[in-house]
Amino acid sequence: MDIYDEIFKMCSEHGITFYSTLPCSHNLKFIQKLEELDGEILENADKALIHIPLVREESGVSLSAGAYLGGRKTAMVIQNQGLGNMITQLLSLNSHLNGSYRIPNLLIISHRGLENEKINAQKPVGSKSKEILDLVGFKHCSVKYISDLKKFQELLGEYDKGQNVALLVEPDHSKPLYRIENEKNIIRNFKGNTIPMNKVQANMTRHKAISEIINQIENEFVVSNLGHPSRELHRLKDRERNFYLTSCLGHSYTLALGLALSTEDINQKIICFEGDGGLLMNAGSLSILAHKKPKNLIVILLDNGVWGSTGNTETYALNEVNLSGVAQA
Ligand SMILES: Cc1ncc(C[n+]2csc(CCOP(=O)(O)OP(=O)(O)O)c2C)c(N)n1
Ligand SMILES: [Mg+2]
Repeated sequence: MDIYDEIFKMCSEHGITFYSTLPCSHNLKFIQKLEELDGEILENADKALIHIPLVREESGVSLSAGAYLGGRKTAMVIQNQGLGNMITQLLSLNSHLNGSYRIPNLLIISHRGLENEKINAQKPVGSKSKEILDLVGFKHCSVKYISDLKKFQELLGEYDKGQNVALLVEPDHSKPLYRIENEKNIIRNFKGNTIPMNKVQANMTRHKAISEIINQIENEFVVSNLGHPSRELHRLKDRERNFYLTSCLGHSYTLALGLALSTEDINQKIICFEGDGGLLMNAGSLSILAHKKPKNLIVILLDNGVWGSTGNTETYALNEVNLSGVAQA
């Protein structure tokens, strides 16, 4: 049994019916299960379960607060990388500080960046996660194995009294990572027919796309999205002029924009590999691109329709949002 199966059982017993999630490679099964149960009324529940796949973690805080106002108990399932981005909303909507709305919330956080973490870029946020939770006034406890979950039961008791609580789930590296197969072709649906590139059938992998492009590159600077895109680029063609993002999801293209606007040689081209998940997470800043229109920047969207690096759960780019339409607009 997966620790998250037990966590879900305990949340259900406490009447939590509203979940918002953003994947980490360690909480994928939980997210998949919530997606399967979306809309179902579970045993002993008076309301149907609602699962909202998020595009950015901070939206989950306000969604949860709204759901609480609508009579729901809420939980967010996220990675600690997203925790930092949520601070203002946690302070204003959830905390018990003067001026806050003091709305109770439960965070179930995949705690990355601990001592045995292989990805160094996880470590800054990893080492500060508990301090962030203290800062925003969330009671928290850490668990790794099912046998540790007694602590969560106590925490849920605090939650019942109106306290904000967070469960930090440490990865069990002895277990292999679960991934969803992602071999299917992606069909882009776009209603309206006014935007070209609709109904494009994709049959190129991200790796192949990076490989084709990098082989045509000469002295361009290349900025790449964290996770597998950066790893693939490094493996395909490591070069002085590559900048590999290893965190800050959604900010490859803004970093590339800053670079493009700042190069002394205006003919120096910058190529940026951004992901569909990343772009959706930070879509608002596309307006800066539209405003600045830097001639020396090319943003290449590696739109595989999934949060690929964390195990291939769908993004809204798969079937709902046509990002070529967004780019056109
Ligand atoms: C703020 C934040 N939330 C979650 C994560 C975990 N995470 C790392 S890579 C990734 C998937 C990125 O998907 P996409 O941008 O589409 O690129 P792909 O891996 O599909 O090429 C996620 C969710 C993170 N690093 N930062
Ligand atoms: Mg993707």
